[in-house]
Amino acid sequence: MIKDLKISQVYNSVKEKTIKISMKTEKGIFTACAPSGTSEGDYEAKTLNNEIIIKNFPEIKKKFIGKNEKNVDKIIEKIGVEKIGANLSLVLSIAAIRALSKNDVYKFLNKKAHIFPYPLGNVIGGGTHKGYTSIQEFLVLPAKAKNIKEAIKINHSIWEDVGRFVKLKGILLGNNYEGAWMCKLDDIKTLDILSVIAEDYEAKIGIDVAASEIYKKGEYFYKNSKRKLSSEEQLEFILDLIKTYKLFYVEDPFHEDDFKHFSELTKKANCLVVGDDVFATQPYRLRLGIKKKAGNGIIIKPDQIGLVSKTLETIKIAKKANYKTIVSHRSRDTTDSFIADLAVGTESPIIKCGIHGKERTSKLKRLVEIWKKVKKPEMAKF
Ligand code: 2PG
Ligand code: MG
Repeated sequence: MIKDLKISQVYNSVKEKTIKISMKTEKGIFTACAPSGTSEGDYEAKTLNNEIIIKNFPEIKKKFIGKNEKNVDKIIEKIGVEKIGANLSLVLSIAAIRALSKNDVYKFLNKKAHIFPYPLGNVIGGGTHKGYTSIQEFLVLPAKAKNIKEAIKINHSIWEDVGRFVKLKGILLGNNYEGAWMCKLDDIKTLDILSVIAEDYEAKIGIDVAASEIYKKGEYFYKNSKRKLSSEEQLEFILDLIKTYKLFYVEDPFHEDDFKHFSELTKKANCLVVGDDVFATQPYRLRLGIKKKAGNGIIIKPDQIGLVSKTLETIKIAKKANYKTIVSHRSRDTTDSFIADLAVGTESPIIKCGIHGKERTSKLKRLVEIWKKVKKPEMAKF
């Protein structure tokens, strides 16, 4: 039973204040912090700003006190996720499932959980996350790792090698919102460098184009190469990148309403074609995509839908349709590690949570902690 609820604010990775909830039950105090995005999609559940949430909180709180934590999502649905703000909704929902599971959410979701996701790490970044490139993220996946510790180490080594190289070349501009390197390199040169370094570790590489952010009036704009592409040209460009750099993963290669080109790419490319903004973790958007055969993977961001129960529903739909689920952080994240539990508990083959910075390593540390707790842990197969 929920005895008390407290709201406070903590700083996220870009030093902005975000909401934290502490839920008191007879089993203890359970907390959760709200992440948020920069390249946010139009179909994401809407958040409210902290001041409004804090002002409304005394009234909202009354609806939960004395209630069983099992019913939190139902109570929220009755009021409306967006009415209380998807950020507040999500932290209430996460705190509740933590209370129910005494903080071992992975086990609560799946008693036999023992399959671990490969960490997909952001090495070089740009786009709206700050940086020089137009493509938002240049990612690596340590496909040869036999356990989670080794996987984390490989990603970190690649990140370090890249950092050392670009420092030496005098083209390092710093770290961006997700701890990825910002370098004075265009998209193609970035892939040239990353592919060579990743090869040393037999790691796979991928990109998050976050294409909605570079799409204006029917064209995709690549600022540093002055490339301006129609949707057809974008399709050819992405196919060419997949072939040249052996990309195993391409996220949001088209803007969020372009199911058509998503499905054309899925048909033509032999790699993961992953939808983030296009699906926004919403069951109805994913169902639309499945119907149109758009993509074969989905980014799962609980804050895009604001409820753990709804997130699980989306994952279930994805699995049934053979879409790979990639559980993901946000660019403006906190040290909350919920997504690690979610990824293990749902046997998602990939977790996208960055490499560097405490907001990123908190999820990786939690994966190591869970690895030690479960019987016969093993890495996912995909
Ligand atoms: C993305 C995410 C996380 P943001 O686009 O996949 O990397 O970025 O949180 O800014 O939407
Ligand atoms: Mg994305």
